[in-house]
Amino acid sequence: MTDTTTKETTPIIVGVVMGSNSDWEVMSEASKILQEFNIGHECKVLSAHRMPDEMFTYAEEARARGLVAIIAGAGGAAHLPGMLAAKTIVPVYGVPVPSKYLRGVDSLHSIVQMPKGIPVATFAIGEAGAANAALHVVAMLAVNHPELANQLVAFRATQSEKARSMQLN
Ligand code: RP5
Repeated sequence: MTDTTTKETTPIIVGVVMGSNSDWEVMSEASKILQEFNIGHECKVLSAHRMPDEMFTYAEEARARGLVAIIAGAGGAAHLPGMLAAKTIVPVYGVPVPSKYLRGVDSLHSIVQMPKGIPVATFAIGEAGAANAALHVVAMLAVNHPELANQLVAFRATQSEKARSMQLN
């Protein structure tokens, strides 16, 4: 999973990071969306508690490396998104990963209750949150990239069409 990218020629502009490889099942949903929109990204384990020095280095180098967004997922005492946000002005999108005992409510509360002044845009618990974080990054990039905007409009239209054709048996 480490250093997963879209295409080698596509510049990496989004970081998808997570506290453990056990988060990958959820966080891969973000990567799938970024791949679908051909947005260069990397996927890495970056644990706030188990790799604090690497986490700070990643945040400190993010801007200079050209990252425009960091999607960070973690479960339980989910400090990764908030601590990244504390160390960089690159926008951080937090994804609460479901946890074993509290089912991700702990993760959600850990990520969403940031102190005033250090924002983390926090998404839903689990796969929907991971996918939506990536879609939000796409939407932000689409503001200045008309082709991406058209692709996003088409993505929405496909979803609508699927919903319209749903059958109840
Ligand atoms: C968090 O602890 C990770 O983000 C993960 O959601 C959770 C459990 O990690 P493992 O014990 O599965 O490595 O740091």
